[in-house]
Amino acid sequence: MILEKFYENPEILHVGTEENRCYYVPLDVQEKENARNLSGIDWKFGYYPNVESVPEFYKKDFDEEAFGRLEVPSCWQMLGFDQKQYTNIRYPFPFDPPFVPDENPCGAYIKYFDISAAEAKKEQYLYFEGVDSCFYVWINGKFVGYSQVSHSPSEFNITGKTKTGMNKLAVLVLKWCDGSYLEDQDKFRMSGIFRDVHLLFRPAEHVRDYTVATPVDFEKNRAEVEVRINEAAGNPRITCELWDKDNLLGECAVEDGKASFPVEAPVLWNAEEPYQYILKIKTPEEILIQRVGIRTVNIKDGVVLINNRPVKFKGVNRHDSSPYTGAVVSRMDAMFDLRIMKEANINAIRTSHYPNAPWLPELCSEYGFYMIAEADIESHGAATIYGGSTEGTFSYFVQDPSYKMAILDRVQRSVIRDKNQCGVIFWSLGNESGFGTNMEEAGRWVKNYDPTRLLHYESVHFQPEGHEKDESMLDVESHMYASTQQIDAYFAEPGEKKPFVQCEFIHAMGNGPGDIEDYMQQIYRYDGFCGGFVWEWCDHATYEGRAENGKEMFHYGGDAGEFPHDGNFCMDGLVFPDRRPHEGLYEWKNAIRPVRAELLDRKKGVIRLYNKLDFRNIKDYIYIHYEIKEEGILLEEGMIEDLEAAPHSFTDITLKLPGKPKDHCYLKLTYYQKAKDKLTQIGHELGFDQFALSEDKDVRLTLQKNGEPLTLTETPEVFRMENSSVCYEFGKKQGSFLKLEKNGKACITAPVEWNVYRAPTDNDRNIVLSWKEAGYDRSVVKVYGCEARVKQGTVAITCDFSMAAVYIQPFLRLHAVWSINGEGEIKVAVDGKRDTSFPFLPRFGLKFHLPQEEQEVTYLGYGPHESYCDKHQASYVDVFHTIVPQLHVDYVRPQENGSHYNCSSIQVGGLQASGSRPFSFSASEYTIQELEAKHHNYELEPSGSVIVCTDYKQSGVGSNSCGPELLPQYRLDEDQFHWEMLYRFE
Ligand code: IPT
Repeated sequence: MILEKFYENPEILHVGTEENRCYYVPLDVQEKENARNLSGIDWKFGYYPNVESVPEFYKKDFDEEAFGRLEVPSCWQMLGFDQKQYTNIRYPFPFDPPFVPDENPCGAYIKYFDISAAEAKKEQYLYFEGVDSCFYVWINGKFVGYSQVSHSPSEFNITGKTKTGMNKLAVLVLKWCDGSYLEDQDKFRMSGIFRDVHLLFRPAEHVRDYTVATPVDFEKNRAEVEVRINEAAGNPRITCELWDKDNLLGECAVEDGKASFPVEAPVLWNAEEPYQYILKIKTPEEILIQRVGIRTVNIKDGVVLINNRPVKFKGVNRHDSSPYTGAVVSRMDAMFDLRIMKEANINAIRTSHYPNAPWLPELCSEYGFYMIAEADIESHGAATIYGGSTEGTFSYFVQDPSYKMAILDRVQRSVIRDKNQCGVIFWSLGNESGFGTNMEEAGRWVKNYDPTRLLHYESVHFQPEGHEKDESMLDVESHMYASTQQIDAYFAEPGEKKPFVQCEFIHAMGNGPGDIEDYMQQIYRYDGFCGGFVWEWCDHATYEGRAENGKEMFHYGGDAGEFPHDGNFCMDGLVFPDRRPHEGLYEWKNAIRPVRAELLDRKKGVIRLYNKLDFRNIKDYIYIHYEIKEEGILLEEGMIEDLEAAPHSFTDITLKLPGKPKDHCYLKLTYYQKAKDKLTQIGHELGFDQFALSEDKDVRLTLQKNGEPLTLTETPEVFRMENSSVCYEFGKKQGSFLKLEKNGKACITAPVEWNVYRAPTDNDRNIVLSWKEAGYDRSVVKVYGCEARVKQGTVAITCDFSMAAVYIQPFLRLHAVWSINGEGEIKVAVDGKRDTSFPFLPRFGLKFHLPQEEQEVTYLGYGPHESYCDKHQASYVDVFHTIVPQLHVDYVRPQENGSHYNCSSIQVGGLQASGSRPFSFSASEYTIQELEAKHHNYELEPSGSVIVCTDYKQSGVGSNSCGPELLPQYRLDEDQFHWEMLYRFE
């Protein structure tokens, strides 16, 4: 087939399309949709490797025999065509703009639709919500038009091209076009008609586009709902009605394209209470219904205000993504996302990095989410071409005059589509495309077109030398992954400042994120820090069925054999691909809980409750359940239902707290929802706070004295200590136990090991290189001296040793003192000296292999979620009972997981351990090596033992997979340490 090469011409973006308009589906006077959704399973489809091989399928007499069937909307890669590919920054084709590969996969779509005699009298429009990347349209063999911009709609007037009866719609979709250079978003690259296609039937005269604004006079407590008709077909008589639920508030005719409704004492919209009015725009034969949230957005003294009140965005970045359908998401999928977000206290979404489905903003307005609505622009790959850089080529497209129109077009399309959605509070020019004149111009257009919202763009920090940038149109100082130090530095600088936002932070890849609370402290400390958006909402993967062992298989970059790819960098969400929450979601949820408590006066039992909401009094929203527990045993519990605190203020409550509690006494306050909300239920748990009521003190670990005396024997290799029930062997070369037998039963299946390594987490991806250089993954013990003696039936072993890897000097020098009594109890006290020229340690501790059947676990420490020194927002101290498989967190790419921080005592099977100070532990059926070696969870093979790590400490997890380095306070980097543990076997 021969096509006009619009797809390699950045100055021809659309042919035969209608002017942009806001998103709506027109209704008839009975308020029934004047539209037909053409989506369905009855589309015919032919896949071709290039344009030349496509037959003239659009022609009426084309023989469609060879065509198969394909559901629309869909991405053809998810249905067995072409190649799945995940790439982040690097373009999946040679960088030669505006040209694209000649081997440019094509999808030829045919759909037949019927038009009745009545419909034939109407104007007919074809409305494509999203097609990736560009497409040509024919009706009944005649060319209708062309469009590109994957994530924004394109509309064609097909009146006069159709006939009563059956009509043939033919659409040719190309995988790449010159616009693909602007769609280099970090995601699986998918193609096809991936959003709905509507056939609209409209009267000859109708409203095409309108703008609603809602200025508020706060002093007079009144608002104005202003309607402006921007475009109409013909010259229809237009009236508007404003409704508050079923009450008609006003009705007026549009004059000079304008109508306006005063609203006294308006109920304002905000994400916590998303109240909307209903606007009806009526022409004689048609009604457009627009929900209207009355709210304002502005900045005062460097603070973002909504309805004149400071707000904090507790957000996430969201892609339209499904492991089953790729970029196709249904409303139900989206509702599922929104529901989990609400349940997790999330109040904001950045639509990274393109307009999400056109009805998503409607849902956000309806259910209460602030949105950063982003244009379909990212040209990150320009920075990674040969000789490229962020200071140079990164900004290629935003500087290139031939792409000027395309950039403006993309920005306009995103703004115009969603401009009547109150949920949208920031527009965003796109992501990671550098800065330059094209962006400046697009930014100025936005501010001029819509002065009622704020404008965001992060990549303003990157521009080629010599360009004198104008960023005056950008309202906020946006950063991604700024460290806490950088944020402090921004606010420490004197002078006026734009509000600060982290459009991406807390990179939620794998086991993490670990730095949430440090950022939260800053968000609450600085008025000008309006919040942040976690990168990102969901893991992207493709579902590939079940493995032989029954586990579901999720695939990421590289699994389809593609090049280039970015591995599992797409697996960085707060939820798994199928939306099961990651531990990180629970962390984020509690970090952004609506109430934070402070134990103000321990003696009097005064607790201060801070209302962290921006609009709601906690009075009607929250009740508290409190409980006081000692070593997991409930001492007292109760409810507090009468609370009152205005947003951003506090209230004090008093509880009778035990005067002299025993050890491990904790007060926990759990916040619950008082009434049903649109997406959440009455009684829904919103978060908690916990306070230790007993003091932290070191425990003296003592061996019980009773027990049959041990006898000690020695060989060149081991010390053997025995009585009638105990038979232990201590390896003189290993510095630990090789055999532990009690009552004739082997307590361990392999020698006890000193261990410093962990299966690298995704967040360890950088530091693990240094760990490996230091040999932490392959260190061995060298014992210099080891002595044992027996005194009153108790054996004492002292041992000097070091840890080092082949060809590398020791990184740790240790002195351990072991005591073993006739009951088989083992106490160890170890002093360590670290060579500080080495990187910080992943962990330090003792590793046991227990027999496989030892599955029951009890621990007193942080649970029930996996917890680390920097990741325990979702956890609290209690006594938890579980089983080994339940401790495993099944990350799609296996890695260190399931540790529990701040434990005082644990029991796994027959092994009991307690520390003089809190320690960390994990119990897993997988070895560290297995977790490191395997690329997918379904490949993991159990070791046949239960591997228990008891750790003096384990370094935090952080978010260095993309965020800053692990903060120093979370690193195991002491130059000296002392650790004491007591182990017992049943
Ligand atoms: C940055 C991108 O904006 C986002 O799309 C995603 O790639 C994320 O971070 C990483 O997962 S890119 C990064 C190199 C700053």
